[in-house]
Amino acid sequence: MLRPQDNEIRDTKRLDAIWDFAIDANGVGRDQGWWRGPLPAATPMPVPSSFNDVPVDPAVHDHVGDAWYQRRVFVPKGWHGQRVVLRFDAATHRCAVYVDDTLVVEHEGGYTPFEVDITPLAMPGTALRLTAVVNNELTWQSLPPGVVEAMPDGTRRQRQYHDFFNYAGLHRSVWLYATPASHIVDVRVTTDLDGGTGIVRFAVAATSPGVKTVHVSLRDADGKAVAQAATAEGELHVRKPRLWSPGAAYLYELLVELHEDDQLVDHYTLSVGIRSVRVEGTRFLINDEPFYFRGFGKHEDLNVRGRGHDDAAMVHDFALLRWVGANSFRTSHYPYAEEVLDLADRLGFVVIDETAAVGLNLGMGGGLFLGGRKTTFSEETIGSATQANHRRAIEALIDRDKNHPCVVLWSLANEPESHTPEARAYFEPLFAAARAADPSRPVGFVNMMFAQPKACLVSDLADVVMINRYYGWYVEPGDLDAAERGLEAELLEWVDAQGKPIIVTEYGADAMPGLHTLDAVVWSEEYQAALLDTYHRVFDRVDAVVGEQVWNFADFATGPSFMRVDGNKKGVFTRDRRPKAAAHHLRRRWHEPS
Ligand code: GCB
Repeated sequence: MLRPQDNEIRDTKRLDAIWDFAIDANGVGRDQGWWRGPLPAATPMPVPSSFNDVPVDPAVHDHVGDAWYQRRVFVPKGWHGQRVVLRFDAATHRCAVYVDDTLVVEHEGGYTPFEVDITPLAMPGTALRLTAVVNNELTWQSLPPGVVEAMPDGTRRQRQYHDFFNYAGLHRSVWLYATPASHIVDVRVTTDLDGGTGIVRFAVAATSPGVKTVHVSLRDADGKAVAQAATAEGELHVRKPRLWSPGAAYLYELLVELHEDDQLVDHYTLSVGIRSVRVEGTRFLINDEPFYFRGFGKHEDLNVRGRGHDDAAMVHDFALLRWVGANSFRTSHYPYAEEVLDLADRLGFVVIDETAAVGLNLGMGGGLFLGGRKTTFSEETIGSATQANHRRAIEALIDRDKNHPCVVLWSLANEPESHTPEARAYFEPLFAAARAADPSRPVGFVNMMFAQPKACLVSDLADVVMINRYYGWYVEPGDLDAAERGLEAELLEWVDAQGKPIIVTEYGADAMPGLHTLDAVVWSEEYQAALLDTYHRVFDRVDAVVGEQVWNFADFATGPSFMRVDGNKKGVFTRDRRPKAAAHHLRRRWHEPS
């Protein structure tokens, strides 16, 4: 799905503002038709933002169910004869949208965009009432999964299987935009290298009732055309291209024009980074050179805004990533805002792009969070409906992010159960779906410690082994010698079992900022730094390790737990982005990579 764009033909109107907002505590809004008029007892709510932390109200913070957003939107006078589209960049976790009295679209999945053509309802020069009802319930079918429990007092409580707060709302921008009726629907670009030549494969989808032709032209950063074609699908060859490389991004622009009966009717411009990605033995190659991932698993998580996108915070996070010497991050545990990927493209950061499939592992969470174990993969729990949803989520992620040079690897899930035949049956078709949707990038998933190298029945489907490990924290806390031995032994087993590159996508320890101890006691800043050092010694001894991504970039909000002190404190930065001792430690290692 193309992002909205302004140019001499297309026009956008961002609907970010203070909207009217009402939680639907008794779940009556849909029956009562709240979209038909002003919301009852509406309060102000910024878009984009999570709604949870904005008012000072536990009923909103912990709300489970529907939350209603509404605003008036003026359709610009100049949009006569245009196709008018309404787009939500993200509504978490599902949403139904009304234009005046008409239901125009429903969408499942909290982190990918959806849009709808509302031309017949959007008369230029008039106002419309836009209402969106967002629902935050996690179920066995949703990603991530969860269970809503009824409490004795009649209230409902959300149970979940993942370690981050269930923020919800309109997390990203909402747009109204106009295109001509005949328009460019999609552009897909993949790139490769052939000796000294850059290959840019493109496919343009367009609708037009007349005789249509598509022209594409690739411009360098100075605007000079370096290759062109007059077909909707084909290959451009660039001799001696400037490559998009980690830390040295270079972007071309693909100018796509749609002509109908020899008239230019639509135009779209896409940034293109020419680069190749390949796995060879135990190496991860970008532009045919071994790449070593240094970085973090992150979260979209800030005070007040929750998971709401914020440009200033995003640009600052990239500055911190650069300061600390990171070259990559994983979008743990859901697709991030498209602005984040745009900036990663521009700044040369490498991204592991993950779906929202986190917590598909009831062996762990069921026992801990729900007072009893449940079978992970079954028709009563995570079954065929979840799998169908998961497949759609993979396809939606790839559809959205396919053109970003920064994305080098798809992560289909974080820490699912992966040691049972049911897990294999669940994942096999999902790997096939990901490969069918994008044959150009490696695919993997993030393994959890319960599925050790010889027990894991899913890793052989992946191109890369990604593992999260907590030796010295959840396993043998406080004993870094045992951690060092355990980690090294396991990594060598992975090399034997799979012979693939290994990225350690999570390792780390909670540290309470300001807690200092002489002898590196757990929860101190010293222990967090010492644990990272221990892991790094091991990584440097195991050749197949091609990446280290610390958990986490910054402290983040979670649900209540006896293991969490006002959230997860494994950040090397605090939630307000101050460095802990570990950040300085990492900076020394990553600025002088061996
Ligand atoms: C994990 C999860 C991550 C948690 C982390 C922790 O393995 O992937 O979501 O936050 O451990 O800190 O426990």
